[in-house]
Amino acid sequence: MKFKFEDIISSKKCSLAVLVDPDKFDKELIKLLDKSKTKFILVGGSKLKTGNIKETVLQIKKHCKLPIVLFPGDETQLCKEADGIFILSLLSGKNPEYLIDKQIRAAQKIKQLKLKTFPVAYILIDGGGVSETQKITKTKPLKEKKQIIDTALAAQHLGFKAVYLEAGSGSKKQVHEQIIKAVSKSITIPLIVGGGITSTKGIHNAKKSGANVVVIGNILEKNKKIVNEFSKVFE
Ligand code: 1GP
Repeated sequence: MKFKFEDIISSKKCSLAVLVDPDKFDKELIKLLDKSKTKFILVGGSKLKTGNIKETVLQIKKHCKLPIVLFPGDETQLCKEADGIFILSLLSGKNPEYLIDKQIRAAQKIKQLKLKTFPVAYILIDGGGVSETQKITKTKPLKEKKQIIDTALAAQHLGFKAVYLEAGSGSKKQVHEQIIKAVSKSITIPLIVGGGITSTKGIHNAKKSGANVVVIGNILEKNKKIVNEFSKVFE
């Protein structure tokens, strides 16, 4: 069956997505995800050390039937074996490299690999520390509510298919519920929220505030079985 983004990302319901870092691949986690309420798996990392995207996607496919969407940290993190790709543009920063330059460098390769594309406005929100994304992209996160809302709305006007509010992987604080509520009320395209979500309460909080996709990553590297607890929020 042909993969459709609409089946996993909709502005009407809330789904759980898990980010798998190829540097920290864990077969047992993938098997657990297959039986959980996880709707899709994101694969990527801001900077890969030992991990390989293609190898990771193939390994996931061996143990799990969930759709795999590339979440590339840069233009080298591409492979045809994935079901689709988030084309991210970091709208919170004013660094042309992450706004459009990397996307230009990857354009022909994405076409050649026949990857199904889903343009996502990536908005880095202050998570109470200096995130890896912030360091690598040399951009500042957004803090002010109005600026965050207006950036998300501009993304919708520009034709992005979703907005991703990112507190930064492993951040101390997740995106505040007031920010999620305000953005969710202002836009009609799906809202993805991730970064620093480590508890059932945190997931519940993002979901009830209007997130259409809640992304978790780091916490499962420490405690993979907690995905069964998290799944209950999506029953
Ligand atoms: C990062 O939003 C994701 O892009 C996941 O963040 O690893 O903190 O869960 P965590």
